[in-house]
Amino acid sequence: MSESKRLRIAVQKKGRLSDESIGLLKAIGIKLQIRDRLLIAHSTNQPIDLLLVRDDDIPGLVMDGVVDLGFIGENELEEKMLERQQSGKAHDFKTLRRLDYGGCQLSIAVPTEFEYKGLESINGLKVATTYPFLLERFFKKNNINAQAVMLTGSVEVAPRAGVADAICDLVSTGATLEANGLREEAVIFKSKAVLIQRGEALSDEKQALINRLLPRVDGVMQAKE
Ligand code: PRT
Ligand code: ZN
Repeated sequence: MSESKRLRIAVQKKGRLSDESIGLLKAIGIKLQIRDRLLIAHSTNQPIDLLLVRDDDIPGLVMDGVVDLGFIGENELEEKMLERQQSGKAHDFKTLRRLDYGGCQLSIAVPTEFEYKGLESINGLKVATTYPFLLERFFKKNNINAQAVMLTGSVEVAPRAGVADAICDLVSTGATLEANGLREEAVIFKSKAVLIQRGEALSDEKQALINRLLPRVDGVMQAKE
């Protein structure tokens, strides 16, 4: 595949990071016409194309150099980085900016009736999660002997369904935990949205364009403070 002369940016198509990421690009002066159901959107005033994809795909697209930049939650980024590192795939990237949205934390939560007396209480438990690599790294660092059970959805119902003893999931307001009779006990990772760039060097033109855009990103973030 030959390298595009246009800067390629991966953005979540539909989800919690979409509106703010696309809004930020528009706020820094990039004109975009985004049509439903299309994978790609071309800017009409800059040599920039957006790739609209699931957030899970964004770290790999950046690390494989398919796109130049990506907007992604640090939780997803770090999980995919660990996964790729362990399977010997390219996992380089540069974080250009930590952004002011997408804030959440990856936490271990237990059923409210569970007697939790500190991290040692997690020993021997089955913990359902969508982030097995981050969770296993936490277990290892803290000498916890527990089992991560991978679930791509409905993690919060796993204990009630008898599939796991506890969960490790993203928390923002805590309402989901409460509604499912769970209590947050240990924060294992704090996350925000970030703007990342592929590890391999870009053409001078592309890098110069990025260097012109970044101060505008800073300006938009400062204006929101
Ligand atoms: O379809 P696609 O794969 O692109 O989207 P997705 O469903 O995987 O992701 P999405 O849009 O839900 O989340 C994208 C990113 O937003 C995450 O990777 C995080 O970086 C960030 N983010 C911020 C969150 C939350 N806050 C959040 N609260 N992602 C998910 N949640 C979920 C959480 O999993 C739980 O189910 O919201 C629920 C908890 O919320 P509270 O407010 O009840 O605590
Ligand atoms: Zn996803």
